[in-house]
Amino acid sequence: MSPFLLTRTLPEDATDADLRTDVLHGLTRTPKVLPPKWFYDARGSELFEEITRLPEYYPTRAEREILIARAPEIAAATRARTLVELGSGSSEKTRHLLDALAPELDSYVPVDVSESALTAAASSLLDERPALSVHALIADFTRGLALPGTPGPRLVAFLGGTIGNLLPDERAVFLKSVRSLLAPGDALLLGTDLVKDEETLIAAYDDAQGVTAAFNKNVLSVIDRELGADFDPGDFDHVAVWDRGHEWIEMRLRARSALTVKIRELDIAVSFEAGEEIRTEVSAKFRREGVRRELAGAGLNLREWWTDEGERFALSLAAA
Ligand code: AVJ
Repeated sequence: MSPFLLTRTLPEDATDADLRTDVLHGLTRTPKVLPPKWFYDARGSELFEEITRLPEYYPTRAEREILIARAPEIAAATRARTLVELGSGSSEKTRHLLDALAPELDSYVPVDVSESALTAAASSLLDERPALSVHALIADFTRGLALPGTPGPRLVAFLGGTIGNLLPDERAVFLKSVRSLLAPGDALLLGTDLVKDEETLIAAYDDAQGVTAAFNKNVLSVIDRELGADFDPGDFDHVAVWDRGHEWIEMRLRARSALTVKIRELDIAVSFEAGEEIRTEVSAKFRREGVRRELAGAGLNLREWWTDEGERFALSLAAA
């Protein structure tokens, strides 16, 4: 049996306390907002996996195309002995990297807030690669990270375009904290979705089958269950908007009529005017120059920029 360690850096009840604070603050301000991380309970994670298979949702396929094409170059450039993956989820695309990095690779450190995703991903990996040490971390990587003392060089991967869910100031803080994890010779592999025509972007966030709408509304079911609220997801419409000034997609939930929701565990009632919206996600789209500048702002140098054939998505390799 190969080594498997699971370390929790989040207290068991952290999720609970964070959800309460986020909902209290987000729904009592104007305009109303909720952070996207609350989409991902078991049902939401399933819906997200379904999104990645939709014809309109190109980012997952585009990033996989780049990973398959470039994994050998990534391995040659980094010679990583430890692969750290932030927001590893199902670790599905990571297999291409793990294959290319073997046999030099010693340790895989998946980091995620979801314990169930980590244990499921780790157990299937361990079966396939008995020589690999897997040290899974249950952690919120936006809050600073302490990594296990596995051998360098390290490659830190942050895939899927999830960095786009952070606002520009949050990205600056996050990239500096990643930079602080890197020693000379270590590298960051960053996935970013790219600016493109509005029609393609909107379709990716408002698909014909309504899977993204269900994913968006799922956050209301999470609040109902966890905080004893009485949201009826049917009272809200899914909205996807392209903000061309900020170059990001916003997902929103729009109240179909004036209504009031009780949130028992917070002891509050939240009123909506007809048409009032909650912003539930920002998903920023990038250009090469912007990525280079943001990396440089955190002390990271862009070394390689790879896109898929359709130039829809990019993988950046950066060094400290
Ligand atoms: C997993 C955060 C990259 O922003 O595209 C998919 C989540 N939201 N459809 C994204 C998402 C709506 C996704 N990320």
